[in-house]
Amino acid sequence: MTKDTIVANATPLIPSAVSIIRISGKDALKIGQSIFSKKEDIKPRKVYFGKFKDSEGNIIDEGIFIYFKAPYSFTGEDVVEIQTHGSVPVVKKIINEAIKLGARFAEPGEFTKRAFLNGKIDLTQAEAIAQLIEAKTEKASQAAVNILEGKLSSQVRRLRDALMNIESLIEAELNFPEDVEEMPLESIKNDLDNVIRQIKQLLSTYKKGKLITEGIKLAIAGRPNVGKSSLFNALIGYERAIVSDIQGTTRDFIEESFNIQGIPVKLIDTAGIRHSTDEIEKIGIEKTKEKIKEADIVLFVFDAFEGLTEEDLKIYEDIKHKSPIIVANKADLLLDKDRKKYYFKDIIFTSTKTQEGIQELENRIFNILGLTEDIDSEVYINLRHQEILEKSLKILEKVNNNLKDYENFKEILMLEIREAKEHLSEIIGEITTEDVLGNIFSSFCIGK
Ligand SMILES: Nc1nc2c(ncn2[C@@H]2O[C@H](COP(=O)(O)OP(=O)(O)OP(=O)(O)O)[C@@H](O)[C@H]2O)c(=O)[nH]1
Ligand SMILES: [Mg+2]
Repeated sequence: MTKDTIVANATPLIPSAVSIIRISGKDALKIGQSIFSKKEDIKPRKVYFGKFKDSEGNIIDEGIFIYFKAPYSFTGEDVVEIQTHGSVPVVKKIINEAIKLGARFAEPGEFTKRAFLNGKIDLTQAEAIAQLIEAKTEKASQAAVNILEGKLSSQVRRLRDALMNIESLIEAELNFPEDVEEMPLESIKNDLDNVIRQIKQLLSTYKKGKLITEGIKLAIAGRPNVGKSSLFNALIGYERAIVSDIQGTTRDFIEESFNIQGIPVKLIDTAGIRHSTDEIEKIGIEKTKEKIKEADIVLFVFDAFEGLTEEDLKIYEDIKHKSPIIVANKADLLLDKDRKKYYFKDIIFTSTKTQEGIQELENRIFNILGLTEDIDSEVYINLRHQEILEKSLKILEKVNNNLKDYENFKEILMLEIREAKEHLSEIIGEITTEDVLGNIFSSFCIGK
């Protein structure tokens, strides 16, 4: 158990309306009160207004003081929250005073870690807090809130309990062979099937969850002047990239974040690919190739009016392994009958002048990701959960597929089920190691 008292700014160190400093641990109240002008009779969960002073009695600022008495606080320890004006020197000064009085500056995620260690939240909820803070879109924040509300924990607990139930049935038979009737192993098959099916369902959410939280990289490629930068601007919704009718306008790639129906997208505009003798342009074209390699989805753009040139086809050959979305831009210059001559299937005609096809392009990207349905109320697992669930699933499938072989080895069967169950406990953090906790909490921001 942690004995020391920690302090950190809970809000970022930038000029703002209000800043919050948090102190947690057994000396939180004593330390907080030494800085605060009101010395006695501080009641928990009451808001006090007063002055904050340093050890020499100089006023640092005035503001609000709230005391949360253990265990009724975020961390489960005594917590003091100090709200000052959002001034960087004021916040630093107060933190320094608290440190002089015996507090220690908190490690990243240490408040949340204490909340977990004190049983206020489980491990999936602690992870969800980090996910919520880092969420780039509403969908990502909704997914995090679902986990914070305990939707993942409750599913995992139900599965763990089902396995515990099977384990104890076998154990009872092993321990009290006279009193407990021998159980045909077929009778647990149904329960095992159920658990396996639900673990698979949870595992199937990983890919979507990753998309929602991390998003995708989308690169726009093609020869010079086909309208890549214009398309880039049309997709992100403002004139970020320079557009001109001079070939080779874009020399260095440009990245910008936006979202397509709630999926974060890092859009990359690249230099037009062509044979060039210009040194700088050559470097740009090399970078283009790197960006195409890294991208999850590539748009291959050509000029619909000029038609597919040799150069276009050469570029297409180079990137076709990426299964690019084929975009015929400048469709406003094209007569309807001419649209038929392009033999690519699933081609999308766009015009950055009339906005034709831009929405269709977004829909296509969204559909490629396999995200057609409504995803708002679902729970998505992360990489850690995925790895653990895979381990559990592997054991359960082995057992389930060879159930008859365990007829005379029920002890082994019990141990296997127990191991599968304990894996599930790791997800919610009932079983855990310092390494795992270190991994999770070190990725948090300071003060959380
Ligand atoms: N008519 C028409 N012109 C377009 C369209 N999109 C772009 N253009 C024009 O095509 C020219 C080139 O556009 P850019 O977006 O700079 O082309 P790019 O592919 O980024 O070119 P580089 O940066 O040189 O590789 C500009 O004059 C644009 O105004 C379109 O949909 N219709
Ligand atoms: Mg350009």
